[in-house]
This record gives sequence, C-alpha cells and structure tokens, in this order.
Amino acid sequence: MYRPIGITVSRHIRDLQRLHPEATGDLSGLLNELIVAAKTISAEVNMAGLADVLGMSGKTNIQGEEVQKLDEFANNTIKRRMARCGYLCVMTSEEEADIIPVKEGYEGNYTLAFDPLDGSSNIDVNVSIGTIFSIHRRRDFQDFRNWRQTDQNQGMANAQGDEGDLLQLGREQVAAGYIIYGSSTMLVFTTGEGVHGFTLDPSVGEFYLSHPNIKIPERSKYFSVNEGNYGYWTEGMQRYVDYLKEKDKETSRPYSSRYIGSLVADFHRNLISGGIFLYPRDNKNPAKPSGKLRLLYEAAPLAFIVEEAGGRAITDDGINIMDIVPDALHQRVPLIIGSKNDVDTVEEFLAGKR
Ligand code: AFP
Repeated sequence: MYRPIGITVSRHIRDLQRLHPEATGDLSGLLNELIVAAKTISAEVNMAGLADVLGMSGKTNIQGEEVQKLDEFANNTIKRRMARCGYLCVMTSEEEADIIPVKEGYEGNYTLAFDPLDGSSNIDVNVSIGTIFSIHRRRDFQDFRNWRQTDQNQGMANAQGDEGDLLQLGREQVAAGYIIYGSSTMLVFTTGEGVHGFTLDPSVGEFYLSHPNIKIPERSKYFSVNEGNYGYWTEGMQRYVDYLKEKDKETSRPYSSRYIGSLVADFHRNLISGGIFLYPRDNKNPAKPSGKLRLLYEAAPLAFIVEEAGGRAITDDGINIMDIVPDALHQRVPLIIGSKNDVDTVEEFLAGKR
C-alpha cells in the first residue's frame, strides 16, 4: 500500500531543537519519552472493551473520585517511564496526593505535571478521553545545567525537585500538550513555537504531522458548558449563556451547544473548529468554590496551547490563567477558554458591562 512520506513527531521535535542552538536535547528527549508512554496508553485504551481494563480499580484518588482501572494504568505508565527518563527532577499527577520523586541518580532539569486520563467517567461508554501534560524548567535550571556540565563531584545540594518547582506560573511553561484518544489518537503540543497536531498511524506506531500550526478561529458558533449547573451560576454567567441562545443573524446566534464532558475532547473540537468552553465557579458544592478544573493539570497547559493558537483563557473574574501563581498542587480554577472574540464577550458580561 502507498503511504505518503510524512513528518514524524520525532523529526519535528529535532527541527524545533535546531531553532535553539543552545539546547542540550533534554527537552526533546523528554517529549520523546512521554510520547512512548502515550502510545502505550493509546494501545490499552483501544483494547478497552476486550481486555479486562474497564470499570473501577476499587481505589479513590486525591479528588475523592473513584479511580478507574484505565486511570490507574495510565498513571503508572507515565510515572514509571518518566521517573527514569533522566530529564525530570519531580512530577505531579492529578491522581496522586503528593509530589512524585524521580529515581535517584536520574534527576534532570525539568518538571512534569500530568492528568493521566482526563474525562475518565467517559471511559466505559467509549467516548474520547485524553492525557494532558505541562512541563516547566526546575527553578535552579541554570545552576543545575552548569553543575552537570562541569564538576559533578562537588555534588548539588538537592538534585531532586520539590513542590516549589511544580508550583510555577503557567506562563513559565516550556511545553504543554495533550493526547486525545478519539476516532484516531492525536498528539497536540506547543513549545512556544506554534501549536502542532500529529495523528498516530497505529499500523506503524508513529505520530505524523497532520495539523501544522493550528490557529483557533477568532469567533465561533459553538459553546461548551454543563448547562445542568445553570441555576448555580452567577448572574453574569447566566446572562451570557442566555445571550448565546438568542436569535441574531449578525452575530450568528443562537450558538450551537456541544458538550462532551471530557475536557480534552471539548477543547480539541473548539481548537480546530472554533468555540468557547466554560466551567465557571458555582455555588453547588461549597467544597469546590473555585469551579471543578485543576490549574496545573488542565487549565494552565490548555491555556498555553490556546494562547499559542491565538485564543484566550481566563477565570470567571477575568484573570489570565497563565498569570495565576499556584498555591497548591491540586488547586481548582474557574475556566473560560477558546476563541478570542468569544472570550472577550463573556468577559464583558462577567464584568457587568453588558
Ligand atoms: P472526570 O475525569 O471525572 O470524568 O472529569 C472530567 C472533567 O474533569 C473534565 O474533563 C470535564 O470537562 C469536566 O470534568 C466535566 O465535568 P461535569 O461532569 O461536571 O460537567
């Protein structure tokens, strides 16, 4: 069978590295290891109905949610592979209460925050799910690099990273991305040089560049929100969603509603076709006054991607997601993310200007 010669993700990563003559290749190596973990998870997800991997593991995670077997598999796959990859100093997972140290002697220059399987309540019903990741430099990046390049015998005070290395601004990310396990498996990521999408050819086990330089349409006609929570929202949020449903030809209203309940899937559709995703704070659950979604594992990495693609990501009080200083590993934030003009509009409603 004829196959076009595609650009593989590893070649694309090498090409990106060439743009930075000072690069050591560590970030490239890290991304390549992560991609191997993603392929392993993709293979398992594709077997979900056949192998004994559906259903609950019998455990509960830090969020108080029941852990699915596939969640656990994805978490362990990333954790075990990345702990010895040699490029990380510390990790954190949406599934684990505490930081995850790397294997001693394998400490590196970067940190990794990941949501191993986002949208896990959709696993058993064959709906798209995904893995999200966010990469920062360790805080003492330059010292560590110098130390590694010079006299290692002097010993570094602490080669392992700590929680402070993980609680960095979204704006400080050096790479972020997601893998969506959908009708095909796709990897979408940015290193700050545009957003690029790769589709997995399962017959050769390789990701090929299929969506170069993704740009999110400036205005859309889709909105994604769990409208079941309408009665718990602020008045500004209610008025905005009412506005989206009004008839007005000039602004292409009413918008169409599209909500999967799997952030990666909702975000991916909006990124490609245009759209706005909203998970505002609500007064339904006093234990979660800041909304549902997690800053480090969901909001910040997707904010980096959407900004690189020309869109915006803010909280429901207008703060840029990339500018929030995290104060806890599992911090939640209200999230409004998507096409630029749509985020501008909702911001006006929330600020009481409309
Ligand atoms: P699960 O991983 O528990 O399915 O949660 C998925 C998620 O974190 C995110 O992927 C969805 O956008 C959001 O929650 C859906 O939340 P609601 O079910 O409250 O709409």
